[in-house]
Amino acid sequence: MIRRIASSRLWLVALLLAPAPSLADAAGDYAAHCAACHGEHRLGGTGPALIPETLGRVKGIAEIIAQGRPLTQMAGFAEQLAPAQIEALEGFIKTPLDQTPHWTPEDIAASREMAADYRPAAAPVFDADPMNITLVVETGDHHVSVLDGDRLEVLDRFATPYAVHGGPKFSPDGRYVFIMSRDGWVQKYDIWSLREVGRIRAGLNSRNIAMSHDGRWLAVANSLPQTLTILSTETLEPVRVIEVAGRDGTPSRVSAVYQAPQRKSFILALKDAPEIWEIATDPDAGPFHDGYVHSHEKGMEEAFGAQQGLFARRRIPTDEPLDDFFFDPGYRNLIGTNREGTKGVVINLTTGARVAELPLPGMPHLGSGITWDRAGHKVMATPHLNEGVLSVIDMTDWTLVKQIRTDGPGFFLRSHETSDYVWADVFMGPNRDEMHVIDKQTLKIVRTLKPAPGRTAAHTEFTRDGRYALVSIWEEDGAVVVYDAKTLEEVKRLPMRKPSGKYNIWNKITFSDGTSH
Ligand code: DHE
Repeated sequence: MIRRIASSRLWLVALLLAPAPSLADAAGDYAAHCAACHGEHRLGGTGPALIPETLGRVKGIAEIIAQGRPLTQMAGFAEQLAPAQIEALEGFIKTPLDQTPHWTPEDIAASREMAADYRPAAAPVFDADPMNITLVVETGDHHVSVLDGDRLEVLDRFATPYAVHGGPKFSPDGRYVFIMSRDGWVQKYDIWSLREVGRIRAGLNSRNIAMSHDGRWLAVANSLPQTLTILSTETLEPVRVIEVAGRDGTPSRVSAVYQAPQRKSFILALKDAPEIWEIATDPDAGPFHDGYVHSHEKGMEEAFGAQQGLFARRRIPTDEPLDDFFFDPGYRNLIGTNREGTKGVVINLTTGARVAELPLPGMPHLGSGITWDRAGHKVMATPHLNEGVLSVIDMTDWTLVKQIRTDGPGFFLRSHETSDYVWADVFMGPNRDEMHVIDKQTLKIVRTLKPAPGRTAAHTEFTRDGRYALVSIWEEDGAVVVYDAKTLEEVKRLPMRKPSGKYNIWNKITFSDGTSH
């Protein structure tokens, strides 16, 4: 430990005394030391892409370049590169690319790798309930653990692409799961066979994925390039790549894409243009059109941009771009917030009309919202990212029922139909080791758990029957702590490497009230 501090001090002194290398020098060092794994153009290879879009959330980059990353192929370069060179290299990889890189449908198709030894099993290769499997994403070493929800044992642990983000999406029968990484890779895994089926790079930097209502298509929202890739879930082949741009041609990133099962469509919001898109997953959909123009010939308004059938697009104009959103249980309305997170709006997805405005200041994180029944009304709750508050909204008249004060800003909420409680973490603030348990009817915090004092606790998931609640100790040498969801007593602790999200197949494919999308 002392040696480590001393060597890091020496490193700092050397850094201060050395002349600063130029960006060109750093580009040379990149070509010599990094390009072989991370790609000539920093777009990834055997290692992840080294671009600001991927690195935005990675801390201690210079330290990683110097010392490498344990348990990965990332070697340390402290022997070959001086501290100032390493610092310049960090600056170089954090510099945006000169041009938006191309990633054409041909590139996507060429990236597809199907596992040569994969043979689909005729029945699950384990004797656990295949509907009570919970997947645990372990971001510490980029793996997923497959957990038997009854025996609370790990059935398999497999490597994922680098930096999985967002919820994996299950096929409607719960057999297959699709997992997305921030680098745009989509991995297909067969839960019955406990084997990877294959993977494909749908984009260079991606936001999230959504499964179609019939399980045939997977939509991948990409930030680089700004496209929506639609994959066949059976073969992983790309079947459509849609350029994402507003009606006036402004290219846009996607805030998120979700499945709207009752509508047989994908719903996405554009991050850089004031529009919601609905993409049909129903071959009989439409016709939808992009707008109206005045036809002098006919002396009347005429629709333009008409689209019909599978993947037909409908544009729903909004007052401002929506950054984060959520749906009511029937998918009739979308509840969204603007980028500043200062207000919420409710938009009817059929008419496009704004139905209500919500009092939601303080960066509500609607993507983590959940719903439940309270006194005959459906309510939704959302955490706020920059204050210790949960807002509870009545979805019948869109009024604010209560703002629950918490011990800090949190990120994730979870409950289950059988549970009286909502579990809310507060890991964005100083009390990151706490987990609040809130009564769904009184809206009061009834217990604050500290699964591992001083260590981050975040994200809860329930087993299929709601009997157990699983909490992540979000640390490199972390764990999943299993609680009895009624007595709130700890039942078991499973060591995991920085576990983040956990996803129970049954809760996900049945759209359980207590889970987010
Ligand atoms: Fe997430 C889900 C957006 C940062 C962990 N996050 C989502 C979803 C969106 C989103 C739109 C829903 C997608 C889905 O499941 O299909 N996340 C954002 C951001 O805009 C934000 C704030 C900035 C960014 O970097 O993109 C962000 N998210 C984070 C993190 O820093 C977290 C804590 C750690 C990480 O892994 O990057 C994080 N986000 C998660 C997790 C989910 C998620 C674990 C799935 C939750 C679930 O239960 O479904």
